[in-house]
Amino acid sequence: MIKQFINSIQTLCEPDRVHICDGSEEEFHALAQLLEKQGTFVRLQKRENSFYARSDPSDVARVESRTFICSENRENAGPTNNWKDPKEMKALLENLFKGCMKGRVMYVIPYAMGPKNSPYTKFGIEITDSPYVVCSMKIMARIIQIDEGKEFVLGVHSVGMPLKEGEKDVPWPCNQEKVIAHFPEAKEIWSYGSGYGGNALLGKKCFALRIGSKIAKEEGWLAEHMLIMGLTNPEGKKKYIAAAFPSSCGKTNLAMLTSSLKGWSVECVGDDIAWMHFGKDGRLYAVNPENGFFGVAPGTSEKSNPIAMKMIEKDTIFTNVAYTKEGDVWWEGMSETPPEGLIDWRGNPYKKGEKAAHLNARFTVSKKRCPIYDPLGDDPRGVPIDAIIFGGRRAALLPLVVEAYDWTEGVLMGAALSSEMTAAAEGALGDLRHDPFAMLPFCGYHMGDYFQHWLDLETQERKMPKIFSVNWFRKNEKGDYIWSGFGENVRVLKWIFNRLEGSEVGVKTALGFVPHELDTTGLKIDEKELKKLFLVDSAAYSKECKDLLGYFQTTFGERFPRNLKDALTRWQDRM
Ligand code: GTP
Ligand code: SPV
Ligand code: MN
Repeated sequence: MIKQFINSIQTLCEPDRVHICDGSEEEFHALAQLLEKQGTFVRLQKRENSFYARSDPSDVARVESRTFICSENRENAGPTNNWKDPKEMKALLENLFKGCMKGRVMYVIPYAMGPKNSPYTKFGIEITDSPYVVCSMKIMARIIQIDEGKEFVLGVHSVGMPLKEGEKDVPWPCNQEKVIAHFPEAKEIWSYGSGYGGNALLGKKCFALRIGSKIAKEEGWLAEHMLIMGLTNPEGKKKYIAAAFPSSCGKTNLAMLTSSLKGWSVECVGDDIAWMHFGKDGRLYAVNPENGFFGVAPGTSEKSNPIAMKMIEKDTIFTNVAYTKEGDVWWEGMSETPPEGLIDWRGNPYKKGEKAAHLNARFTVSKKRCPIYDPLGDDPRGVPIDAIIFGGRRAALLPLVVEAYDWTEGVLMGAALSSEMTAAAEGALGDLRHDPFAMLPFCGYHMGDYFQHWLDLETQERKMPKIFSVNWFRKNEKGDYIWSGFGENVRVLKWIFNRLEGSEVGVKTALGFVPHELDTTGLKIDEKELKKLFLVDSAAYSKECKDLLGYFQTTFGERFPRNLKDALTRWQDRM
C-alpha cells in the first residue's frame, strides 16, 4: 500500500529520482552539504554543525487563509476552518502537483510521532521535494524504517517550483500560490507552495494537531497545542503541567524556564504539542509527539531563556535570523545593540530602525540538546498531568492567574481564550482574536464538537487535572508589561503547585480563585501595579462575557454546548 502510494506520487510529480530517507547522520550531512552548495544553508563559523537559512521574503509563516479541512461533510470542518469538498480539492491538487517536482529529487520520509514503543505513538510518511524539509524533519520527528510503522498518515509536500532542463535553482524555492489541505477521513495531508515551518514540516501542525485532534476525538483522547513541563518544589516533590498558549505566546519559554525562586526547578518534556490519554488509574498522561523544538528566536537571550541559548550552541538550523560578519547569528533581544556589520534576514546590510531578524525567525534543534530535558520525556507511558493552564496575550482585563472552580468552568476558560495576533501566522499583528484552546488554526473538526469532547472527558472515575488561566502580557498605561515574565513566571507556577497540594489559599472572584499572596521575594515590582494584576474588573468582565456569548452563539450556534453556556451564565451572575 505504501509502495503504491509512493509510486503514484512519483508518477504525478515527475521528479528526477526518488530517495528513501534513512534518517542517518550521514544522510543529514550529505543533504546539508547539498543545501550549502545551493546557497540555502550557510554553515555557521561560530556554532558547530549549525546552519543559517533565509527564506523567500514571501514565505515566512503559517498561511491560515490557505489552510483547508476537506471533510466529506462541510459541517464537520465547522465554522472556524476553511473547507473544500475533498473531491474538488483533490482535483485542484492533482493539477498543482502535476509535474511539480521536475528537476528535483523526491524524498520519502517515514517517521514516528511519539516515543519509541509507546502505545500512543503514530506514524507518518512525508514525501517532499525540499532537502531543507528533510533536514528539519530529521530534527523534529523520529525518522524510522518503513517497516517499523503501521497505519501511516500520508503527507505530500512540494515547494511548487519545478526546474526546467538546465535551470538554476534559487536558495529558497516556493510558489506564490499555497495550499495546505487536510483530508480527515482519508488521514492525508497535501501541502503546496511553502517551505516554511508548520506549512512544510507535516508531522507538526498538520499531523500532530489537525489530523491528530480528529483521531483523538474518534479514540477518546486529546491532541493539544500545549507545552509539557515538570515542576519540582524545594522538598523534591514533582508535578507535571500542560499549558496551551497561542502561537508565539510563551510556550517554549515556560517549558524551559529558569527559576528565579530558590529550590524550585523546571524540566521540559515538550514545548508545542501534547498528546494526552487517561490511564487505567484515572489520571491524564501526556507524551510529546515531537522530537525537537522549532522555537521563536527573537526575544531569546541569556536573560530571558539561558536554557534555550545553551541548547542552540550547536547542531541547530536557524531560519530568518540575522547573520554576523563573524559567521554567527543574531536577533532582536539577544543583546542590547546589534553587532557591527550585521546582515538582516533579507540578506541586506542591517539598517537601524528595521528588523534584523524576522519576528517569526526560528531555531530548529533536537530535544536531546535541551539541558533540562525531563528524565521521563521519552517514557512510553507519558507523564501524569496535574494541572492544565490556558493563556494568551491580553494587554488588559485578564488577571495574572486564576484557578477555575471546576472542570466545566475550566473548559470554558479554554473556550474563552482570546489573544493578540503574533507573527507566527499571516494576519494583522496585535489584533485581538478569539483562539479557543489556542487551537483555532489547528482543530481538525468542528470546534463546537471539540468543546463537547473536552466536557465529556470528565467522569466520576477520573482524577481531572485542575485548570488555570494565566496572562503574562498585561500592560500599564505607558504600554509596558507589568509582569516581568520568563523566569519570574515560576512565582505563579509555585502558587499553582501549592494549590494542587492544598497548601495555599485562594481568594474567590467571579472567575475563580486568585492568589491571596504571591511569593514576590526579590522581585522588583510596584505594589500598586501588582494589585492591578489580580484585579477582576466586574464591569469590564461583564462586557467580555456578553461578547463571548455573542461569539459562541453566532459562531457555533446549536453546537455550542449547553453546559458551557450555563457556566458562562454563572460567571456573568457572579460579576
Ligand atoms: P510557537 O512556537 O509559535 O507556538 O510559540 P510559543 O508559544 O512557544 O512562544 P515562545 O515561548 O517562543 O515566545 C514567543 C515570544 O514571546 C518570544 O519573543 C518571547 O521572548 C516572548 N515571551 C515568552 N514568554 C514571555 C513572558 O513571560 N513575558 C514576555 N513579556 N514575553 C514573553
Ligand atoms: C506555531 O505557529 O504555533 C508554531 C510554528 O509552533 S509552526 O510550526 O510554523 O506552526
Ligand atoms: Mn506552536
